[in-house]
Amino acid sequence: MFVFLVVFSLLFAGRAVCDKFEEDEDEKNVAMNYLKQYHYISRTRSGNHNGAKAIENFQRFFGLPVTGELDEDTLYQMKKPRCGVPDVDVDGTRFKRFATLGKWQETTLKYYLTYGDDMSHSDQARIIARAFKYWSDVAPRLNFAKTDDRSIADFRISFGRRTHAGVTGEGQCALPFDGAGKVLAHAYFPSDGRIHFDDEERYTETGASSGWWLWKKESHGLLPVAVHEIGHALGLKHSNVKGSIMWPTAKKGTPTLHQDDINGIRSLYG
Ligand SMILES: [Ca+2]
Ligand SMILES: [Ca+2]
Ligand SMILES: [Zn+2]
Ligand SMILES: [Zn+2]
Repeated sequence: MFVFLVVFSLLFAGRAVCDKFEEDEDEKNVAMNYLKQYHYISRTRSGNHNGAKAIENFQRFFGLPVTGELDEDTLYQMKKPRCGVPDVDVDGTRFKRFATLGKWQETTLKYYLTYGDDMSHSDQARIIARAFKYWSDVAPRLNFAKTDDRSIADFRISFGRRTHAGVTGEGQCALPFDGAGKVLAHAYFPSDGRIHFDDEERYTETGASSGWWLWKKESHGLLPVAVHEIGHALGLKHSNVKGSIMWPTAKKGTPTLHQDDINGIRSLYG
């Protein structure tokens, strides 16, 4: 009996170690894919391809202790729902505070909206108009108006799933969405004008969480996510200033622009 117990517990311990190893490997793969997706591991030959260095750059961007290891804080940060636009330049280098990429020459800009499946069209139109107003309030040269003619629109806003298209006639977007969670939306820098929301997310105006565990019901905030994505469409990149609207992970609640966002938009349209 004793021998049996020893053998049994050895077998059991062996299995547990093995499971733990596989789990760690899975987590490592997920983390490495994340680092590639957001350009911490470079897509160009000259950029960074060192995993530990990519982890360090990620930790620096998000203000975490810089260990170069996939510790708990780092993995936790990587699991948060976020914007699909990369954090760092294509060569894997990091930038400080607000950074910009392109701008519109015109400052009176029109947007065309195709709707998602979560709220009434009038609510969605109101929320998107409210999101644009955040930027024109602090950079008054900017003027935004909704148009029903997509052929004259500067911004084309749409909701889609997986290999989504944009508004009618645009064809497939090069960046597929990933189902509920993870990537919530992405947008293109000027003067492309495309802003895409993942419609497998459930959106409410400012987002909410209720219940817990299996009964947890979560919605993301269309308003804060739209303010962020419009920021990209106007030329702002991600900021590593925590509390800025251009911070990569999603926030719930009524957003407020940070001085960093205001400095960024005024550097382009002030
Ligand atoms: Ca998603
Ligand atoms: Ca939806
Ligand atoms: Zn973003
Ligand atoms: Zn897209």
